[in-house]
Amino acid sequence: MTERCDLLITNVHAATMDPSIPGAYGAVEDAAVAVTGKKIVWIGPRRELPECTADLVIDGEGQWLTPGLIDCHTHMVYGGHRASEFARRLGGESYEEVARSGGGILSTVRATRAASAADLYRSAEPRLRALIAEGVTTVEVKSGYGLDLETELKQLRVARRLAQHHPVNILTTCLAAHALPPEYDGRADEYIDLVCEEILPAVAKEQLADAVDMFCENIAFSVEQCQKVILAAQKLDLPVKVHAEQLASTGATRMAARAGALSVEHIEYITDADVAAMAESGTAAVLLPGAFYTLKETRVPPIDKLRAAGVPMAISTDLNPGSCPIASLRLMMNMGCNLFGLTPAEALAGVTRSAARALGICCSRGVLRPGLRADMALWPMETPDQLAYEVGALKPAEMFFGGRHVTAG
Ligand code: DI6
Ligand code: FE
Repeated sequence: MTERCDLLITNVHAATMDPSIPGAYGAVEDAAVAVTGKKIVWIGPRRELPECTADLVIDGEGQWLTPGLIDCHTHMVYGGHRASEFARRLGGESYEEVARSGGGILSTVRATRAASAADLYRSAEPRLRALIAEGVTTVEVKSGYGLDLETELKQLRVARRLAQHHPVNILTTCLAAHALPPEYDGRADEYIDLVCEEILPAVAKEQLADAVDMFCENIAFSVEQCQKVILAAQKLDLPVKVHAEQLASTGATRMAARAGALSVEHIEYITDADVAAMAESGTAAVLLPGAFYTLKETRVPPIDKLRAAGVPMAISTDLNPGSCPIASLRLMMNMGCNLFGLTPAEALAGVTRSAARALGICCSRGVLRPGLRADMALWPMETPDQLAYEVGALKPAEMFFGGRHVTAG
């Protein structure tokens, strides 16, 4: 490291989440971190810090520094809300019944098509701010409430614009294959052709998506249809993610793993063969306990098997107006432990290192290590176990975004 740096943080404990450092959190107690430009240039025990000067020195007062949190699966840009469906589901109707009667995703499609880009921006901003206020520095945002070219582009542009005005990295994912739009009723294959031949190429041309996702489920698209979307994405050099096996076992996970997908998401109904396929292809699991909770699901993803197979397990909000209108990644960490049986350290890995894996950005984010982006949060806590345990009051004392000291929230 050079003897001059831009930012030096001393007197902190670092939960680096670096798997090469022993212990659940890759912890370095009484640490120092040096940052130059947007990157970490040195991290280690304070007593080993080389002689150096810094433009800004921050005394961490014995608090814990973690990587900035990563919410790797959201649908947070949408029009309207679905409070009335919440009431219907409380009255006994299922998510699938509501969807099949024209509600569900399609009701949000109507509201999103009708909304202006400015409306979408205004309604998404408080959701994004809520995430940032609890330590999030990277968010993935999916389209999928447009289901036509114009509205898919509108959603993705709004997501990109949100990133320009907030201290957060936003990765965008085109989820045009989310549901069948009403104008294609009975013509799902034709809609898939539209997605592959028009929507994805146009999105790629404007560089509006970092990845492509699809909803492979009995109430959405078949494995064969999703296979076509994957091929179209690969032709455009875009990585793939798949909403798979949330409601039933379909074979979507194996298909995704075979195609080298970055991640499969939900996966409550995966089988042993699916877990083996994920381990072989390096496909990450994205666990969405907030959707499980909201839909009162009872089938838990096979955490023990994923753990035993060494599959990276990310946790995310799934923030969306139907199955998880909850803008709290910290609550998801808590649910990941209480509902799915993760350990607190796995929960933190799920919103840092493993979430970076699920987004294909683990070479730049998700761990505190020299060479990676200095996206970090400093927490007033005695042990990182508190992050999964406490909900509501524990907020970052300081946040750093690309080396810049920013205010949380
Ligand atoms: N799975 C989900 O959890 C969201 N989309 C999807 O494919 C839910 C979307 C919604 O209900 O609006
Ligand atoms: Fe989702």
